[in-house]
Amino acid sequence: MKKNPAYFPRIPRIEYEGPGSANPLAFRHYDPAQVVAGRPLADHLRFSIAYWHSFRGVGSDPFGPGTIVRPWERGKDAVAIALARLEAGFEFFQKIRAPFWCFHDRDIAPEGATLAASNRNLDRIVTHAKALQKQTGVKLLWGTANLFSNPRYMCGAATNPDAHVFAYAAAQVKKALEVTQELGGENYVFWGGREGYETLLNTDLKREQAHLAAFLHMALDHAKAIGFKGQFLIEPKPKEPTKHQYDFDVASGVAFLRTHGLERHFKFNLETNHATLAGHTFQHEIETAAAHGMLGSIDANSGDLLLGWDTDQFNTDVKELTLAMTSILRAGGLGSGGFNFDAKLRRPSVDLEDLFYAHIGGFDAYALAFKVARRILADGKFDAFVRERYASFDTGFGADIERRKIGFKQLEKLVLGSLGEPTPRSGRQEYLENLLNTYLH
Ligand code: XUL
Ligand code: CO
Repeated sequence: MKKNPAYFPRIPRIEYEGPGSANPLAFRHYDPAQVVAGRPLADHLRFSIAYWHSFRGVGSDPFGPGTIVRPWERGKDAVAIALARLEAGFEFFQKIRAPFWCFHDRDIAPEGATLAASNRNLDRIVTHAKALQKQTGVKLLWGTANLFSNPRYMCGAATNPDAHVFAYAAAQVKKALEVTQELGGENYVFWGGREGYETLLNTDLKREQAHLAAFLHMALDHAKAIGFKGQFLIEPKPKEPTKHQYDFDVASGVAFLRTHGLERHFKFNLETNHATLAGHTFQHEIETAAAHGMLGSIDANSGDLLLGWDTDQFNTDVKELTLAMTSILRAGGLGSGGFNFDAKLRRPSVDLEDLFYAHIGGFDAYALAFKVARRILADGKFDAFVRERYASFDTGFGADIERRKIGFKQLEKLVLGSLGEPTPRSGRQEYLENLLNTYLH
């Protein structure tokens, strides 16, 4: 292989040029070096590239094959191609100024005829990835295992009715955890792509959920055994590819984790398009995770509300992201998490430039939302409004309700006595929506 070939020769490192710039290959809002509250913006936002979309996605859909042909995808030796692809990946991470990347085991290295062969392939790629990480300073936000593409997982991995498949998945995750640790991964993600069902006619739902819990306990045991300190994250999604995925949304994920004694060890990796597929807003999922102290990381993308599947688009909706950011910042940020662009190019976006435009748009929208959200929180108008709205619970019988120092009998006495009928108070939704727009325009 050539040493450091330029896989994107026509594209320079993307620089910040400010909101007035007309250069489509420049940032208008994301200045990685800009110091905000004592830290560079890059450290606040912790942007990450999703290897599976940006370096394995070819634009295929159920109606047609791939459209995207990359120049480095040439040759017969799958491992040699994987190594060249990895170099292209790291050139991209650097040029787009992403401090992190994320991968599934099978994205980075080809699956072999046996698990041992797959592990050997993975080891060769990981050795090179480690060297590239060292050379470039790009770090691993999280690793994960692909437990959904291979036909062996057609009826699930940890929830497969065949214990043999469970065992295979366990062996695969064992290796994926070890590899994530080897690369200094700060988190490890479990997305249960096929951990659900197609029909209840052939499914023991309770048993499958117990198996999933056993699997996650085993993963925790192994992480402990090898000294992996990264945060474990569950990524909820309601459906697709299954008709029903067990970790449907944050609320069902919390119930599952609590039921099986896993809640202290997991947080959530929230994906915008998964939230909307579950019938929630992105902000709803963030607030729910934050309410349980389980906000972990973000898979940054968006869906198309006119379509019923996971379109994984780059998100340029600053209003949606501002609302999300206010909730994330109020919750104290993402800790070891970050914003991973789990988003893919549209099928006709076949040029290398498109990969840059897509990420520039996503980074800029998030950076702008971050700045607007900080202004909103600094002004404190929404927080003051909400505080005031609940003020009746701060003192008197309201405070007694929150402290559970009062019961129905005493409350009845109060209402029958001096309290009488409550006075209606406006929720002021339209006023607040207008107030939000003053920050956006
Ligand atoms: C699928 C999805 C996955 C996970 C990692 O919808 O989001 O790529 O992020 O397995
Ligand atoms: Co995702």
